[in-house]
Formats: sequence, C-alpha cells, structure tokens
Amino acid sequence: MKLYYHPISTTSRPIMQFCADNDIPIETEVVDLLTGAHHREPFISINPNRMVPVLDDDGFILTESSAILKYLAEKFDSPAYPKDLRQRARVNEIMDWFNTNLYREFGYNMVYPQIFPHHARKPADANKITVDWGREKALACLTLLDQNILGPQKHYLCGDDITIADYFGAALLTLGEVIGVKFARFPNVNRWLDRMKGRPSWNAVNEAHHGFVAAMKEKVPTFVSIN
Ligand SMILES: N[C@@H](CCC(=O)N[C@@H](CS)C(=O)NCC(=O)O)C(=O)O
Repeated sequence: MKLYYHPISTTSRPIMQFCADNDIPIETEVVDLLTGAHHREPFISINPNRMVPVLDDDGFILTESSAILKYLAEKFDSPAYPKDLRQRARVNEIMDWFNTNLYREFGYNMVYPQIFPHHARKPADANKITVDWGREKALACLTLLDQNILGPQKHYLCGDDITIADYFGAALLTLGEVIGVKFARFPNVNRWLDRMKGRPSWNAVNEAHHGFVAAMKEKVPTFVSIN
C-alpha cells in the first residue's frame, strides 16, 4: 500500500498521523508540489485531478483525503471510524463540514491565496476581497466549531473518543499556523487542538509543516490572519 503525498500538505498530514497512530504499514512517495511534479507524468496518470494525497492499494487508486481516511479506518478495523450507524453518520457529517465549509473558507479563500501565488486571484484587489471574505466566513466556522461542535465538555469532535474526524480537522486548522493564526478567542478549539498536538505522533508527522511555519514567520505580520 502506497501513499503519494507531500509532507507539508494539509490533506496528507492527517493520513500520515492516522497511519502512525495505528501502526498501519504504508509506503510513501513524495510528490514534489513545490516543483510542480503533480502536473507532470507519471503523477497525472495516477491522479488527473493533480492533487495529493493519493492511495494506491494494490492497484486500487483512491483520491480525496476524507475517503482515504475512511477506507484505511475500515480496512484496519479502527474504532476511530465507529460501526454504529448513527455514530458513523456523525463522523461523516463532521468530516464533510470540515472538508466543505471550513476548508473552503479557511484554506482556499483565506490562507492559500496569501501563501501560494498560483492560488492568488488577480488583480490584487480581487485577492484582497477573496481573503477578506474567507476570513469573515472562517471566523463564523470557527465560532460554530468552538460553541456548537465542540462546546466546553467534549474531548473530541464526536464525543469522548478520537475519530478520524479529529485527525482530519486538526490538520486543516493547523494550516493556519503558516499565516500566524492563533485560536486564542476559541477556547474549546484550543483545548481540543492541544489534545491532538499532544499525541506522540504529532511532532514527527508535522516536522515539515513546522519547518514551513518557521520559514514563513517573518512574513506573518503582512498576512490577513486571525488572532
Ligand atoms: N479535496 C482534496 C484536496 C486535496 C488538496 O487540497 N491537496 C493539495 C495539497 S494539501 C494539493 O495537492 N495542491 C496542489 C496545488 O495546489 O497545486 C482532498 O481532500 O484530498
């Protein structure tokens, strides 16, 4: 089983962490997004959508990080993807919410257009409007996450036990560290993120991400962020 990924990729990190935590044997191949390897062969034949991550399980090619997490959790019989119909539906619901609402606004409208030139809308005014829009909507998402999804009691997104939604959500939120996002005004989000960051696998899996955050540190004051 092989994962095509990039170590700073927001949607690759949750899969790497889930595999690390569950001793899932997985071969990895870096697709160098920074040099555009995802736009060249052989990768575009593997994933014409030109994105990582991609799982290759003995010739079965699966894209989409959320689908890959579900597939691995099911294949390795992980309690992090409960079998009970309603519990599983709740995990799916939260993952869909992160993947559509939060990632669209926070990732694709607020963070990426500021750090990756190929995501910047043109002209600059349009980029500013996009980023401001993303920030406003991301704030609403974070408030909902803090107050309604997590609240003051829950240890994890779906209750007392970790699920694949936590791996997914924590990776998407920590993307914000690149532009200096602090979740100080969202105490429940902070508490939950600290719990996820306390897992033994966190630092090793996120080493490249932390390097990227450090490399961007000087630019942070120039970014539209959330503090
Ligand atoms: N919906 C996809 C999104 C994957 C995605 O956003 N991948 C990014 C890296 S985190 C990528 O490959 N970007 C290539 C690019 O921006 O050119 C998933 O969840 O797997």
